[in-house]
Amino acid sequence: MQKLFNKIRSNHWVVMGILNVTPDSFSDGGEFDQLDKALQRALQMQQEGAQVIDIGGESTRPGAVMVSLDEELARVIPVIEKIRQHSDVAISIDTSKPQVMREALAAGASMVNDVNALCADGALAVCAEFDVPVCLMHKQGEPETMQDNPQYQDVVAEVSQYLAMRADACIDAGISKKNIIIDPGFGFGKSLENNLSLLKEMPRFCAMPYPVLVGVSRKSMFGMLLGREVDQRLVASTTAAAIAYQKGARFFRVHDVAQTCDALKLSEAVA
Ligand code: 8Y7
Repeated sequence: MQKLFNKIRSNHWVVMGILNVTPDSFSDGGEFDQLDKALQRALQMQQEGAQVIDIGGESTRPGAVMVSLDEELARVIPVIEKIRQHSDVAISIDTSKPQVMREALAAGASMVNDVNALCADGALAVCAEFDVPVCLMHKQGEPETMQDNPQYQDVVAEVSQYLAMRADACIDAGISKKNIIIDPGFGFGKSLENNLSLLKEMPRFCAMPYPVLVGVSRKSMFGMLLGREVDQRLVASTTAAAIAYQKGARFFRVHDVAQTCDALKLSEAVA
C-alpha cells in the first residue's frame, strides 16, 4: 500500500475496483461458483488497471438494509482468502464493523474503506493496530433514509469540517497521518446540487493534508442530471473522474476500471 501513496505524491492516480459480494451481485441462476466468479472479476479488474480491489459485503446504497456480523464475514472473508491465493493485488475491505475489519486484515486485506469514517466502537483501534491506510467518508444520515431530505448550510464547509474532525480522531487513536485518505461521500445524504458542489469545490478537499478518494461511479447524481439509468452512466462517471483528477483527487473507486483508467491516463498526460 505504501507504494500507492508514493505514486499519489507524484501526480499519479490509483483506481480501486469495486467488488460487491452481496448475494445478488454474482447471481446468474446460481449455476456458477460464486467465489470463483468473485475471483475472476477481481483478476479482470486488476488486469484492467485496478491497483486496489474494494470488497464489500454490506450494501451501502441508498435504501439498503443492515447485514449481521456473521453474514458479512461469511460473504467477504472467503473472497479475500481466495484472491490472496491467486494475486498480490491490494485489497481494501469496505465495512463499518471492527470485527470485519480485523478478520479481513488478518486474511490479507491491506486497507479499510469505511463509509462510517471509523465511528463504530473499536474501529479506530483495529486500524491503529494493523497500521493500514483508512478511507474516511462523509455521510449525512443512514443509508435507509439519507436521500430523503439532505440539509446543509454550506455542504463543502460541513463535509470538510467533518473529515478534518475524523482525521483528528484517527491521529488521536494512534493511526499514522500518512495512512489517512478522505472522501466527501458523493450520494450519501446529498442532493444533486450538493453533489455538484462537492465536485466543483474538490480543490478545497484536496487542500487538506490528506489524499482524496472519489466515488462517483454510476451514481444516481448522473441519473438526476442526465436522466440515465444505472447502466447508461459510463460516460458521465469517467468524465467526473477526470474532472475530479484535474481538481486534485487521486483515488477513484469505480466499477468500470478500464474506461476510468483511460480517462485518468489522458488527464495525467496533460496535468
Ligand atoms: C462509496 C463507498 C459506496 C464512496 C467510498 C455505490 C462503499 C455506493 N460508495 N466508499 N462505498 N466512497 N469510500 O454506489 O463514494 O457504490 S457504496
